Amino acid sequence: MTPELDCRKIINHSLYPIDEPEALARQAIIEQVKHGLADDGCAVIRNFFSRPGLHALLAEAEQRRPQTYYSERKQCNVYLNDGDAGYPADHPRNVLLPRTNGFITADLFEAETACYRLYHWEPLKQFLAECLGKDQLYLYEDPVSNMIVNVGGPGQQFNWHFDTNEFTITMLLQPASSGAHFEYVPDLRNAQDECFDDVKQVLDGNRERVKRLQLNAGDLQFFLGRFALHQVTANTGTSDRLLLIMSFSEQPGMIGSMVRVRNLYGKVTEAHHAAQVRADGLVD
Ligand SMILES: O=C(O)CCC(=O)C(=O)O
Ligand SMILES: [Fe+2]
Repeated sequence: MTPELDCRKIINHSLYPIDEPEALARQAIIEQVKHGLADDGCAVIRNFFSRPGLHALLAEAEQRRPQTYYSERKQCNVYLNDGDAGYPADHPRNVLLPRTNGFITADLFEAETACYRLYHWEPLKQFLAECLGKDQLYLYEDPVSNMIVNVGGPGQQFNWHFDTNEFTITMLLQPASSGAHFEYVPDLRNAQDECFDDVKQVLDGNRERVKRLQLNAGDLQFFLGRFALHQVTANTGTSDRLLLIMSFSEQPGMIGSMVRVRNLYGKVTEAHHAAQVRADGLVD
């Protein structure tokens, strides 16, 4: 086992001194991210990880690769469900596309791993909150999905979809040698309007508003996935695309719903059962 890397050494600290609130470089990068998010719903911090940091995170993901969970259901709509017979067959709700990627879940990363320690590093959370213009972020308390690795093996893809979270923070550990591009359409819908016609256009192959992001290993990406439609195209190479995804919430104590967590990640824990009981309004 490699010796534990301090979190300051996992990241590219000379470029991004995120634990030093007074550092000018820190202020500058926060401004850059804010602008990107406001303009485009997307922002990238290039080379966020140090070489040893990236190496450690990648090795941890690769060691757990055999435990990747693949959903049984391989087709879903942009809302990540399987459609609604009450709507016409060509309505966006009923257009099912392949989602064949898998996930390495949070529970597989023990407390001493670099992935776990980075996710729990207070300065990272504070920095991300400032980049997103939030007073405070909380760790997402879901023990299965708060910090996961998205595995896109050869031939696999992640269909066009919207996220349930307002924002998503991803870190590319290993790009595919070919394909597996992240594509997005900024602001395709908004809180008041599903914009079904615009969604349909993209699903019908209209690429006018589609953007493709060039990401390299070690880049950190923010995007507003609740309103931006996005997909990862098929991996046409011979190796895996591996992407670390960290989730945070604006309220403390948030956890995923039992149905969604089971569908996506294949397992639930006691914490999900307990939350389910409370959601039903029953006394503990
Ligand atoms: O793999 C990616 O870059 C995006 C992942 C994603 O969209 C998601 O997990 O919801
Ligand atoms: Fe997504």
